[in-house]
Amino acid sequence: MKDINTVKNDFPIFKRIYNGKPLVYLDTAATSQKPYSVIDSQTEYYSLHNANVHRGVHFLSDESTDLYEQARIKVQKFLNAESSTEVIFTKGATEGLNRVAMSYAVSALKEGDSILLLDSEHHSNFVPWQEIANILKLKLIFLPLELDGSLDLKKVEKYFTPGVKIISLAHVSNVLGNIYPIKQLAKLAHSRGAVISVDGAQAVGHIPVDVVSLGCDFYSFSAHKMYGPMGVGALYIKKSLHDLIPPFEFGGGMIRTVSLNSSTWAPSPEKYEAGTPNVAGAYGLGIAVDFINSIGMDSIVSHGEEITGYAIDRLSSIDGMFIYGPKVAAERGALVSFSLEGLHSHDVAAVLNAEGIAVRSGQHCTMPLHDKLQVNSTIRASFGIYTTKEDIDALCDAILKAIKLLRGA
Ligand code: 7TS
Repeated sequence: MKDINTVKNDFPIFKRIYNGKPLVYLDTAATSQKPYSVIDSQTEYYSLHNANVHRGVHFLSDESTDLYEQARIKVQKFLNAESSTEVIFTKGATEGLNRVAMSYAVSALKEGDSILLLDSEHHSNFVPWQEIANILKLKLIFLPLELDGSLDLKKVEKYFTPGVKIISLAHVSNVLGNIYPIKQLAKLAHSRGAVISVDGAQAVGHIPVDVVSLGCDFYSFSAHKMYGPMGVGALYIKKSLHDLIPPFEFGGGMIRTVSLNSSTWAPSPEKYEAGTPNVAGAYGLGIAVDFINSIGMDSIVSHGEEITGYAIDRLSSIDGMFIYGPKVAAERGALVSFSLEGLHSHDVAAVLNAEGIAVRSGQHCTMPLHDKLQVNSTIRASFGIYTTKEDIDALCDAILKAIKLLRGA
């Protein structure tokens, strides 16, 4: 097993110096940095194996197809899915979430049916539902969140009325950090005849994800937030739904037969992967899974909790600091969003940037949540396996500097 305390050495980007300062990267929730193995996998694929998949009889096409399908099996095992046919490669979480909204709603929902959401959702798990609700005249119902962003399951139960056909929510909130009780919500949804779609963008690679034990019907995520390449991700669709859900796109690679009058579809996953896929990306995603496995999910979870707890403690001691989400590290993903009294988040982030510290400031694609919190923007520090307590110390020192500079105190 790799030692998580030295794993930073696997990431070449940390050799970067900016403004005379070493890079402190606290924006993993936007995208994680990539280890050598993932970076090298891209060169290796295009240098040695490049060919289209599922098409040729030549050896390169065979190798490429093997790498692509092995990556699918790695993702299947990583998610503990029952079959590799349940893993559909996409370009990322946003595509997966759009596919669920468009194809599930179109095939299974009718006018007047309802969709349950949280008002803290990332726009990628909100706007697609808003769009399909407008087209099909569906209702969006928002579950009530407690002050710290958590859900009280007792209060939530009564929202699962017979008209509710699907609940779609984040496994981990990208702003508040809450880890939501997917297993309990899945049970509740199924007992009321609904299905559950989970946005795993901030969960995969940070906390264990077992789609069978969670009981989810759909699970979407992006490779680039779990140390893999950009432009690739996966959508898990439970096997029992494959007959109900039509292809997302039509064309090459997804058919069984085509005649002038009609066509039939190949089974999943081909049915859902029309056209030439991102083979190098899928291969890189598989290598990212190997990398995560080489560290071990237990170490990743305890490191995430330790860094998040330390960040909450240190940040809390700063005057005028307001931290959003739960205060207990074990109840949240590895990120902390906050605001500073009287200071604009972009101004603070600009001072931090000058110190070589990369954070995200703004609304993090959650405008309805920021409206609800009555704050125009927040600063978010988000962590990965390479984040150290020294990074958090540098963040806090730089915040104190920003306060001094911007408040003129
Ligand atoms: N869902 C959640 C919860 C997210 O945090 C994000 C990206 C997405 C979906 C979309 O992922 P994509 O890979 O398809 O773009 N979140 C962020 C963020 O918080 N800052 O930058 C991107």
